[in-house]
Amino acid sequence: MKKKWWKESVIYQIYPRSFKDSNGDGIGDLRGIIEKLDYLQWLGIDVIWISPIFKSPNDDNGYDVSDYCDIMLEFGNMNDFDELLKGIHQRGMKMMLDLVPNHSSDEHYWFQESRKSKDNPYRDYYIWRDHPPSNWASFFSGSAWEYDEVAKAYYLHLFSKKQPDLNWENPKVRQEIYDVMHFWFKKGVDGFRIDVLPFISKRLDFPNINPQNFAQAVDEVYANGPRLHEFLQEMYREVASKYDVMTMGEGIGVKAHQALDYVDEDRKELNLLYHFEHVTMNYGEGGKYDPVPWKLSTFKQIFKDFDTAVSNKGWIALTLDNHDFPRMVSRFGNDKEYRMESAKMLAMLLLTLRGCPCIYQGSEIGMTNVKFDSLDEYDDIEVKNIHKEWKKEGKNLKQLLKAVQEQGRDNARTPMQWDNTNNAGFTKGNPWLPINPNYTKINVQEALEDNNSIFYFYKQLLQFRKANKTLVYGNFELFLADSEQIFAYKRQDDQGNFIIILNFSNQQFPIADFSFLNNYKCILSNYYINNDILKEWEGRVYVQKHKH
Ligand code: TEU
Ligand code: CA
Repeated sequence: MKKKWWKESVIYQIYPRSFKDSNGDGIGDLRGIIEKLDYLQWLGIDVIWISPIFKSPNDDNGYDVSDYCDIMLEFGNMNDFDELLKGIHQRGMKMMLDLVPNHSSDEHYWFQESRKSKDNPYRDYYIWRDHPPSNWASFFSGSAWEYDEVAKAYYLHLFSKKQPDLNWENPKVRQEIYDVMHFWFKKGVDGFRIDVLPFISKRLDFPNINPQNFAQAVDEVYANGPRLHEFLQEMYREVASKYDVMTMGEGIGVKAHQALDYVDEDRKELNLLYHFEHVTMNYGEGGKYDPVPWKLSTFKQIFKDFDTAVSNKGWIALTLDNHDFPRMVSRFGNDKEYRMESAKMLAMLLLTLRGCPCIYQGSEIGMTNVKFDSLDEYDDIEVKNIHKEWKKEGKNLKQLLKAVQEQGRDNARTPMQWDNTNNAGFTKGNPWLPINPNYTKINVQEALEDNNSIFYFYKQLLQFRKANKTLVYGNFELFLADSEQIFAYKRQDDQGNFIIILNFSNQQFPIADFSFLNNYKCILSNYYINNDILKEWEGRVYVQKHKH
């Protein structure tokens, strides 16, 4: 296993719209991030992944790009970007941008040209058909085929109507994206997180999907198309191979047995894959907004399967939440009676596994889901569209509201809570999305003033991981696979031998129940007193006692 700077990196994800507003328009921006670089350095992270900052009409909050080489008006300008990049590098950190190559905005010059006529040079930048060839559905409700009045044809959009899919069969499109990557790498950017990468190669026969099972469509029809790895090898050859950078593919639709194809170092495609089967494991028959209870045994098996599949020859990114999913302490912890303990316990999981941990903004202070009282308060295009669809179909909107409160992406998009002043210190203006009312108690300032805060536990774990590379490169061995309360595993290599035991429940357990801990001693816990009882939501790190 070759040691690399990017393998040892901990990534912090910023959703710029919600991080810090510097000019009072209620929208986060690049200068706001500059103001907070000392805070991020103090936390002790290595790479800052910033969700899209490029020109966009914000139909999908930046994941609809209208100019890949210029900065979104609301976020600032290229001078602000240059100052931000310099500030990050001066503090010994690295910057990872967020590339969206599967689709552009319909306001992109390419699409405006493409729709003009069948013989326009940009026509084949997108996927046009005279009639929808099959019943593909969009992630954001409705058909994935939209009729365009100007082009007098249908175009494919797996996401919103304003996000037409680019045609990767067209070598000119591929070259345009490679030129975009060169542009940012030449400016000194250290990597890209690449959005819905498994979708860029389409099944050109566009087989019908089973409309009752969207998850299956994603895994078996949309993702992992016939030329995908050819394109990824070309992207590596043409671009990434020429720089000391990290490429992290968003692995939507990728199962553990497919993961190594993306990140096996010998295949020269991507450095690491970001998987999230565990965050979609509570999707019911009806998909994301039909949530079903999840089982810890399933959760553990997914982590084990990806580790087994990948980590001897490739690398993975580890995430428990991001801008698309509910807050981790609300989803996997207990954000009521045990918010502090469970947030710390989850941090211990994230920061003691093999791979690159991704910390999502606000998780380091235990920010929780928000609960808006009406569907109209939600900003997310995904929610707006499904709301319209359920209304039209006369479905139960109370049930949808409950599902959105539990599963919606805006849970993670409420502005960062900096202090207990007005608007949580995020903005002097009106925030683009309401602030979680619990900001008066949950905010960075109170965390920095409390030695026992979640923030300082993250900081301690980050230092501990850095000082014990076994936690980066060591093997992973799962204990108690069937337990629905305990997640316990060993991390071992010739440098170290640790056992991590995490209690995902409101129950207590005698330590004596865990015989695998014999001959190990506890060196870290999210509770002050760690005695012979593993308490509710307690996480512990044990190290092997020295052999005499
Ligand atoms: O997300 C694609 C994806 O992973 C889906 O989970 C999608 O976000 C949605 O949550 C399905 O319910 C990426 C970006 O992370 C997301 O923000 C964008 O909306 C999407 O692609 C389109 O660019
Ligand atoms: Ca602003």
